[in-house]
Formats: sequence, structure tokens, C-alpha cells
Amino acid sequence: MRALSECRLYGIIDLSYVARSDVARVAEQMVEGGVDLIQLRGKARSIDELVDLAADLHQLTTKSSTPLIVNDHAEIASHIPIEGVHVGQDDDSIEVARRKASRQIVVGKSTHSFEQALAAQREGADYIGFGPIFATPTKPDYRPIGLSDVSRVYAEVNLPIFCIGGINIDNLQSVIDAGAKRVVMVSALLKAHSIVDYARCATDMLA
Ligand code: 3NM
Repeated sequence: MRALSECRLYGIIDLSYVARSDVARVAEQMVEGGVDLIQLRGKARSIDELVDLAADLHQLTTKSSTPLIVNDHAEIASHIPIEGVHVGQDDDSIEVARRKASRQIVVGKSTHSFEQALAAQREGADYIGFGPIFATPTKPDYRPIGLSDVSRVYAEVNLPIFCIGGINIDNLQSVIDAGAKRVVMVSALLKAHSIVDYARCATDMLA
């Protein structure tokens, strides 16, 4: 499986943007465009539905060694050989997520400030999301944190750090210039006319 240290572009298949019937096609396009790791996110979905989707998706992602991360529910890892789980500040702790998975997996955590990023490192996260950098309809209740702490977080947190929130091709260079090496894109990628071309453009910029 691809190591996190090699991952630059993180794509999220968010079921509020992608119909269930379209999940496989979107994942294939992400892989073809060079997305390095993929998350399945279905906030209002049942665990059973997510287990089914993750099982199908994993058959596909494993062919290209693309790690598959599932949002929120670490217990899915005890049913399906997914590579990881992603938890938020109000979800399970890293320790509880690891226990629920009952095998060794990647555990990532959302952080929304420099202090939370340091705390996630102390807590034992394998990687962090850092944002929302810009305002985003995908996570509308969160205040954007902007770019000012990006270089500090990269300098002082010794984990793979993925900037997230409102990032698209038009503002990606500003995120890179602020010090980011890795980013997550959700709506920009999912709404792109060609996911393949959009992802290729982003991975070229991040190379
Ligand atoms: N987490 P888009 S921001 C899922 O800051 C998520 O932790 C965030 O979506 C965080 O690329 C976010 O469409 C939404 O803005 C990112």
C-alpha cells in the first residue's frame, strides 16, 4: 500500500455529492488522475451501508495500492480490509478508534487550530487534516482558519499534514506558497468537469 509520506493529494468521496451508483466511477477517475489516497465519507449513512460501499470500493482501490480511509467509524475496519479511519474532534479518540478497528490501521484526525494539531500528534494520530483553510459548503458550520498558521504547523508537527477546506485549483498555489505539501480536495474535485484532468493538474502543482 502507498505510504502516507508519499501522499500529496487526498480525495474524499463524500456521499452528499456522489450518488451511491456513481461511487465506483468517481473512485476510478480519482485513481486515474493520480489521487494518492481516498476517503469514503457518508455523514448520515448507516454503518451497514458504509460497510457495503467500503467493501466494493476497497476491491477497486487495492488494485492501485491506493489507501482507503473511512470517515468516523473505525469498526468498519474490523469487517473490511480498509487501510484507515479518519476521526473528527468530537468523534472517537485515536485510542478508541484503534481499539474498535481491532487491527493495525492508519488513524487520521481533523484539526482546526495549531494547538489541536499539536494535541493530535501527542495523541498518536498517523496524519492530520488542518482546516478549514477557506470557507466551504462541505463543512459550513466551521470558521475558516486561513493560511497564517500553515507554515508553523508544517514546521512543528512531525506528521503528514493535509490542508483542507475550500481548496481548489484556483487557490491551490496560495496554499502551497503558505507552506503546504499535501492537500485534501472534496467539492472542487467531485464537481470538476473531468475529475481525471483536475486531479492531474493538482498533483502536478503539488509535485
Ligand atoms: N473537513 P471542500 S473542511 C470534510 O477543516 C472537511 O476539518 C474539514 O471540503 C476540516 O474541499 C472539510 O469541498 C470540507 O471544501 C472540505
